[in-house]
Amino acid sequence: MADYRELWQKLGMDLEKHDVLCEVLPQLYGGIYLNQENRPEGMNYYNFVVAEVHGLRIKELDDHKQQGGKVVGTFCVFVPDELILAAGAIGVGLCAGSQFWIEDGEKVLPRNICPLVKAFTGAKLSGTCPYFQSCDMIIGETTCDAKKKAWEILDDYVDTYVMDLPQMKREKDYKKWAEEIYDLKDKLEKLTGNVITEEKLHDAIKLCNRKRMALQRLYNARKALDLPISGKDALLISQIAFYDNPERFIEMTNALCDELEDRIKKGIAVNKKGSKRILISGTPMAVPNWKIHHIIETSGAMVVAEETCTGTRYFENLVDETPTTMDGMVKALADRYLKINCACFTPNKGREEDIIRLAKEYKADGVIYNSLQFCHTYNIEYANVEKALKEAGIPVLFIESDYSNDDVGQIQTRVEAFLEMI
Ligand code: BJ8
Repeated sequence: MADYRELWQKLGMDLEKHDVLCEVLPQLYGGIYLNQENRPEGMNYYNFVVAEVHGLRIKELDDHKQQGGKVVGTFCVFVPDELILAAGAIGVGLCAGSQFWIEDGEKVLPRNICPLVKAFTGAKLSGTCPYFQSCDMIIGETTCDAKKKAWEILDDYVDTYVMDLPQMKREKDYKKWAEEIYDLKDKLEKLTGNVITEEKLHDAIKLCNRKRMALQRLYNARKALDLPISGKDALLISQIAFYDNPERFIEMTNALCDELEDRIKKGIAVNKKGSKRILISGTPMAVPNWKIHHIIETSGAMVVAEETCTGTRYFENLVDETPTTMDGMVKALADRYLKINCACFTPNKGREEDIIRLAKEYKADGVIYNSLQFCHTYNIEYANVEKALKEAGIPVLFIESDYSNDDVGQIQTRVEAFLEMI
């Protein structure tokens, strides 16, 4: 990797601490990813992105800033990327999946909250995440309590704007979300000094839809019985989608999909005949949280899809491209985004239906419901999901975990027992 120390210094990073992080990641990635057999050639691009995760992309963000552009961080798939792009800014997903940041997060947050929130807060406080350091503003949302209150703390460190997400899906909630989208439009225009024109927003809608379609194509390939790609690799691609250059990501992911579709035709598979197919459902898995996938795929089964925000919730449903007026496009955005079935909504029947539909579409033998520790909404919602899955005759295993490795052995034992049972 080229030397980016000067750039990191400019971003106000803690270089010593960051060195420690840089030592951990390649080992972790090598052990989990590079040992896989028969990986598609197209994964080389994503290997490269990971190798350059704190390098090349950060340089691109810096170049953009040098030319007067802004960088905006987000934490939730409800925040419409289209507006950020239409304002001429670059959006980066900042959810954090590493144990490395927990300690710093706990300096300002209670220990008994979700690791995802502790990790992204710790990432900012420790000055070791160059993405966070590059952000001119972050956009939070009123989803769970942990996030909602963390914004108040983060605002001391970086300009934090919060979208008020409704938690029901009535007619008036759709209207309210459209209003929130309008407010965000104003905020982004002020931040960037650029006007979001109808034409720019329409182009951004088309671009984000193309990205969704590339991910849909990737996931479609995973419906094949001879799997052309592992669950771990597909998860990595979804994670990278949150911060890579969208045009490049679309091009590389479609090129990979060409290869995967060719593999399916030729019967080239990464799974052993008869290996169990697992659908993951639950909380998002931010980089570098590959824990559950790794456990499953080293226990002889394969992950075939993720009903998560680093999975289907990110790319299902396109924004309607027909409207071209501002009102029409904002309504189309509100309609598409409010279709996402996050556990912070009540009631949330749609999510039960999604999980059952996905289990069938991907021919899953069972579902592993994975919730981050202390995530009340996903933890509590399990009761209804379990009931619905039982009624549908789909076996399910519940796992609650954090980012540490302390429970890996125990989870492995439970996963193996589950795989024998299904
Ligand atoms: S749409 S899942 S990205 S809120 S941070 S809710 S894990 S306690 S991330 Fe999320 Fe948007 Fe919903 Fe998706 Fe639980 Fe943790 Fe909260 Fe979390």
